[in-house]
Amino acid sequence: MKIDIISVVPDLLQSPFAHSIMKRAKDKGLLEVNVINLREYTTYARAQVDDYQFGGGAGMVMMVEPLVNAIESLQKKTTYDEIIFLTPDGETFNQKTANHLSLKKNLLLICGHYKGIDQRVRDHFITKEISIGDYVLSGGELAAAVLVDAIGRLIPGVLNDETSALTDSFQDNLLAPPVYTRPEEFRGWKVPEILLSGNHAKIDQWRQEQAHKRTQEKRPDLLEE
Ligand code: 6GU
Repeated sequence: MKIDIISVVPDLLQSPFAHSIMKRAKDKGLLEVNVINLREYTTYARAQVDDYQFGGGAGMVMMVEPLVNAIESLQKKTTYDEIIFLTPDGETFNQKTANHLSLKKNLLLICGHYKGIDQRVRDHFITKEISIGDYVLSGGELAAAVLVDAIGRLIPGVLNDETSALTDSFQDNLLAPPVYTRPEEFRGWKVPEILLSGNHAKIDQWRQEQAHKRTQEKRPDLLEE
């Protein structure tokens, strides 16, 4: 899978993909992430990419021309399955959307800044608008990093243990059950006996029960969906 990201702060997107699972995905050739600096596509003086909004009001708006230049230039090389604008007024990102997007071949992510981007870009190029939650970030970069991480780890072959994404929280609309590792006892706090029993059918059943209990306690809304 290839993910291209258009940003005015490309530096913000260097480190998130340089470690751990994202790094492994790239090293294995399963995920390619390219960060494109929008300022390289402006024809305005001093690499300007934003301007005052028509009609007045506080806050700058990202201009249509640099964005369209960048998108159309990238489209010469790549056919995108989705062109996604990261914005607080988009549909809220969740595991279902991550699963869906992990099956795509090429994605283009556009990070907004300031008051947003000129509506004409949204009307004519954007195929999907995504928010990562009901709060406002200074820009779309951190949201883009969240998307790439959530999507990238679902690409087949990225995780070491192929089944482990299947037992994540939110797959099946359930939170994941508690997990334990050595030692069996610490300060008198014991690991649940069942996990040491070697009875895998019983262990699976216990985990299923715990997942339900945890979801009921912490996120009852998930059980209603
Ligand atoms: Cl995608 N962008 C910004 N700027 N703020 C957000 C967001 C995105 N999702 C939640 N808040």
